[in-house]
Amino acid sequence: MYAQMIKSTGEGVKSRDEMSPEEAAFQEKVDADIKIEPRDWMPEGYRKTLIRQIGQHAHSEIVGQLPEGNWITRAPTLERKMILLAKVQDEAGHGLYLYSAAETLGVTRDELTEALLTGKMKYSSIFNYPTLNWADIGAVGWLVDGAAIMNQVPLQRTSYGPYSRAMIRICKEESFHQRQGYDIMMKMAQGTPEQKKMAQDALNRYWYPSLMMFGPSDAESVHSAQSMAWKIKVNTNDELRQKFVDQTVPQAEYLGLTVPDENLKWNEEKGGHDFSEPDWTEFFDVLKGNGPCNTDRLNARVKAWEDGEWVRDGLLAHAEKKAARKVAAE
Ligand code: FAQ
Repeated sequence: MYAQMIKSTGEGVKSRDEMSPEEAAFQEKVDADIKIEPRDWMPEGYRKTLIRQIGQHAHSEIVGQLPEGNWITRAPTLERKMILLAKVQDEAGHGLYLYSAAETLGVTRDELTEALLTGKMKYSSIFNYPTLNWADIGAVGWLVDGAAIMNQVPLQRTSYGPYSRAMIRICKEESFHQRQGYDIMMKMAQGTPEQKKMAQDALNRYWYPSLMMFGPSDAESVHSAQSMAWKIKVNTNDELRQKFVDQTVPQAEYLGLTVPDENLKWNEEKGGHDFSEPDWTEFFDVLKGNGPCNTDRLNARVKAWEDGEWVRDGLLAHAEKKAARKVAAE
């Protein structure tokens, strides 16, 4: 059943004339910025799109712990270790709020987890890239959390109530994450020539994968038109990518680092930067499972699920025993 629930809708956007009375009433609510709540009537496609997007988002938060978790034991100071530990724990919390939001749509957490572990559901492409050294932890916080916030701030106004409320809390924490990453980059960029070189190398490797986080170009985006009509998405992928570039370029300049794009330049007429597109062939290849770390990431999640089996079994056995006792006492 969940396989159908998470499948992409892929349908065209209906005009008012093509809508049933229920669909038209629903669209009116969305247009008036009235939040949709779990018990409200909603089109099946709206439900499926939300399960897909919120589920993918939740999986990204959970898998997203792995690249940074890899550096907790090797953080250069006690203070950096404490900060990183708190950040990674925050990501776990974000995953849990988002799974809860998805559950309000009629899918269970177990179903979503199974879909992740069997490769039926995606998580963000960015987490299939490795964190090779400490500068990468700075780049992840600065660029990856920076891109995540750029996408998530507008999602606070998404039309589905539980998703919108989860995003409000998540955004507050993401801002701290971005700042801690930038702080690491600042230390490295102002450090020894060797450290500055590491910071530049991390920027070189994380720049284009970060641009990919916003999804394919608007021309290639399958879901944007319908998701924007339903106000699940507030901006298109290209709009957010542009805002991210415009925000990040001055930050790189302040660090004294160079964005690895020869075509990058301010365009006075459009009021934004011109920049090179990421390599979309690489993006779709990573989505197919062929990124540098896809296998490792999925294996780590499968192992965590299998290692936790005894805990789930224990909790279930305890709950069953308690329920049986209650029945016997009645
Ligand atoms: N990676 O038609 P569209 C974080 C797929 S933040 C993988 O444009 P849509 C925080 C897409 O699913 C990262 N797949 O799709 C953190 C669809 O495939 P499908 C997570 C991608 O949904 C920081 C197909 O391509 N944030 O984790 C990606 O309208 C640091 C066609 O694309 C969110 O999930 C991608 N980058 O727009 C944690 C935000 N892009 O499903 C730890 C919420 C696209 O038909 C450490 N999500 N695809 O098979 C969204 O805003 C949207 O889902 C987009 C994609 C914008 C990501």
